[in-house]
Amino acid sequence: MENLIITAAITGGEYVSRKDTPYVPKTVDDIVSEVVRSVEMGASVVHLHAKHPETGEAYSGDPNPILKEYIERIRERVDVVINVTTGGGRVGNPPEVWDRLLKEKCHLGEEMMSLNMGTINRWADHPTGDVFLNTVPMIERWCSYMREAGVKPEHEVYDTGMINTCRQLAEKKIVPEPLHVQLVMVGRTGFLPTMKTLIYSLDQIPSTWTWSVCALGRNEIPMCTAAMIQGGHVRVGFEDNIFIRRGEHAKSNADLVKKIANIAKELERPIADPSETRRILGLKKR
Ligand code: KMH
Ligand code: ZN
Repeated sequence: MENLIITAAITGGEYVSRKDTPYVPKTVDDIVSEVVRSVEMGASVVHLHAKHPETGEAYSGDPNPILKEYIERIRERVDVVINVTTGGGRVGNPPEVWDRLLKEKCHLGEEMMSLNMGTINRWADHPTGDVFLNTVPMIERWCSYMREAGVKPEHEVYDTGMINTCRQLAEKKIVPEPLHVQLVMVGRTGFLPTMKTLIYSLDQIPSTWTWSVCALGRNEIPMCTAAMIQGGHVRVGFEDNIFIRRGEHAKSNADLVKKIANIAKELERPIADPSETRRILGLKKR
């Protein structure tokens, strides 16, 4: 079993803001210091969305200048693998604009980008409506932009059909193997966050690929623990969960990283540092 890669989804993403918890970062300074604290606790990857520095909501304009600033400021402080979302920049824009912004986004200095592997009904309210649109042609095109830029996709799968879509990308040689898959166990409109779902899904992921799990709310820590036991990697953080235990807000993403790192220690699964993470995932250091 490889050492454990812990990703911290730092910013609250598209759904979590100060309306939900006073501890979610808002300004660039907040985000950089949350990254540094999370790395100190064992995170070797950080997943980032652009947030409005004054409101703390998901940024509705072009996210790229904000993400670029995060990346430059993080690189000045700490060594960590940076993974940016392909989401964002959609509110009020047509798909041609998403495409242009995404192509530009591949060149901000990150090593990875998350990419939803299909269209899915939203599991929570969102300003772009009920559907998260990611067609196969979009996915194929966006993977080719990443490949040209030397960025590795993190394939976000919300059901087993999306694992098949990953296999097709590999078969068509659009993405070089081994792929890295994230099982996003959102419940509601996607995978149920259960052990049976996880085991069934793992049967469909080629054994040479790497994989990770994230789950929402109180399912985060149990499903990440299940992933760890099965040899996978984990993602925690405010984008997925704001509670450290029932009814008590986590005060930092670092608290959630520390909690999962402690479980890993108890299970005697060593934690990967950023350079080992790059080796495991086949990334080029930026
Ligand atoms: N918010 C997560 C449930 C992405 O940003 O590309 C899924 C996610 C996808 O992180
Ligand atoms: Zn995200």
